[in-house]
Amino acid sequence: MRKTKQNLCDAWAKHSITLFVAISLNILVFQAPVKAAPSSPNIILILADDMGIGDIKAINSASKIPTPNLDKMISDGMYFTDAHSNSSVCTPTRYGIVTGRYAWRSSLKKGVLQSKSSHLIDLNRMTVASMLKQKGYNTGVVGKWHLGLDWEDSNDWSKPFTGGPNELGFNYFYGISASLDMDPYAYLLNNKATQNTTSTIAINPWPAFWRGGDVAPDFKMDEVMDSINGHALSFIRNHVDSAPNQPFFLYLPFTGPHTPHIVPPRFKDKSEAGARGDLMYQCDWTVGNVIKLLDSLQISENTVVFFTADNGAHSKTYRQTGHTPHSNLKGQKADIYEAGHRVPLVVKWPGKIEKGVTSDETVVTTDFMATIAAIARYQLPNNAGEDSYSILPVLMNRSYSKPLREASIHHSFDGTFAIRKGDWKLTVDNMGSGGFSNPKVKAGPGTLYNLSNDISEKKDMYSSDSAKVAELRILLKKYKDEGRSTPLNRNDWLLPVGTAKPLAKTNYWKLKRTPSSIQVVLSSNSKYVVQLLTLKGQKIVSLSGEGRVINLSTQNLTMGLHLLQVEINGQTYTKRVLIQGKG
Ligand SMILES: [Ca+2]
Repeated sequence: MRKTKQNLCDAWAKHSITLFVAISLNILVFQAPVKAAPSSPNIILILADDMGIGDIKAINSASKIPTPNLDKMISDGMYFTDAHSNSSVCTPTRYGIVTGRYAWRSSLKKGVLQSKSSHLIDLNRMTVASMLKQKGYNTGVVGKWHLGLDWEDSNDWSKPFTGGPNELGFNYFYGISASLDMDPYAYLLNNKATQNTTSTIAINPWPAFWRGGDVAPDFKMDEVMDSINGHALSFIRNHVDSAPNQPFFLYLPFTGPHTPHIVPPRFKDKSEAGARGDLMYQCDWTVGNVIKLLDSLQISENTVVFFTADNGAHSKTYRQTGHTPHSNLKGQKADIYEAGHRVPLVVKWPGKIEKGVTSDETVVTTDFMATIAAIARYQLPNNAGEDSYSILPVLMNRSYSKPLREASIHHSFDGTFAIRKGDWKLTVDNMGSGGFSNPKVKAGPGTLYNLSNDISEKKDMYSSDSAKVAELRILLKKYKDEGRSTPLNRNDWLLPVGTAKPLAKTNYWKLKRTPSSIQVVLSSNSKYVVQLLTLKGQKIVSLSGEGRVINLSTQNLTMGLHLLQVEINGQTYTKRVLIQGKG
């Protein structure tokens, strides 16, 4: 029987009456066994397609797209300001997410897979899904695959395929084979199309771009995100109905806001950023549906939700609208520049991860593998997740050697490499974008930027800091040569999963937030000075006095990241906070 909200209310009402009677009569009552939650948490990994950090209103107040659900997820969870996709395009990033290994170590050295490409991930390689299956998880993927399929007959989409999600650890697959602008335009279920393609469609112009190809009668471009939404919710509901004691993993790669930019009529003009903005709005709506379902099934507290993107936005799709999906970052999708690979990352786990906090740790999409292994308490062997660092210590606010990653490698559409270590980013053997921005290729040894004071990559330091260039070149070569960028015999999983340790600096004070205020609660009556500053240190609000509870109204403040400085009895503590004030 489906466990509806009403059933749950009824169950709770009965439970309360039993408890009341037991207490009243002061007798021992043995209650009927209650369905236990799984011992390991459920895990959902939502992946947007072609999205910049500036597409989220809470991160970029100039954004022309309302994103209320992502804004809320950020205020309810942890936001990473320095997260990167392991590539600037689709397929290689997905390879990195599913395997925890840089895709340039595979046979794909540049570009993406096409409609008829065969499977990219070695079928003997451990994936995040096959690993979780060993830990008793029900594993599903709903959405865009784009990691290759071996069609029995690549001229006949009615035939089944192998080498897909089912052979890589996923019990269930519903979605499409590659990008939504590549055929076959047909829904796939496990190893076969649900309907055969019966006609062909011609190439469509931008912004609703798609390539010409074969199409199934039930396949409508503007219905695909809704179909993904429906099947994702059904996967969760069906699982909780049929196996409430078993944990599940849902990998949920959206088809949007990638092309074609086309939405159902009810989403039209919901943004001020054209068709792409409307599609991004629909993606945000879909995130909200997942979160709301978890709440209604009462499994939110036992479910970790990750949200990120596979690469940045394509400039051709937004430049007419005045929208800034990359804020002040240089470049766009496919580039080796920051806009190609710096992506949003939000993690929500109510009661476990502290709410409304941000982390400046550099993290990479390959890190999901080790992080999820650590959450499921699985020790990764040396031949899996070779480029994956567990970010669990950051999520749980436990001690770890900082920085978390020794260094990170970026990779562009044409195979240009960059390496990032601390503040420094070195791009080698190409002084162009390596992607879609001009010039794509510019002969030269490379570029060096200090991102701490030059996030927009304007001042090339290559010729003035040869020591840094040499250090980073050696490290890049080492990572390539050794086949891994993590230490051998990792024991990331040893960290117990529990409630996040309160931030050390908040031992003396805690934050309580509402949409219109921040409340600072001190552990005891103290003399205080509480200040809200911009990230550049400009003072916005300052309050001082003596007491325990300090209320800061944020109603008239600009939305975005700010610094909260709390001085208690002469000691100062600083924390980044996200203000959800006026847009
Ligand atoms: Ca993409």
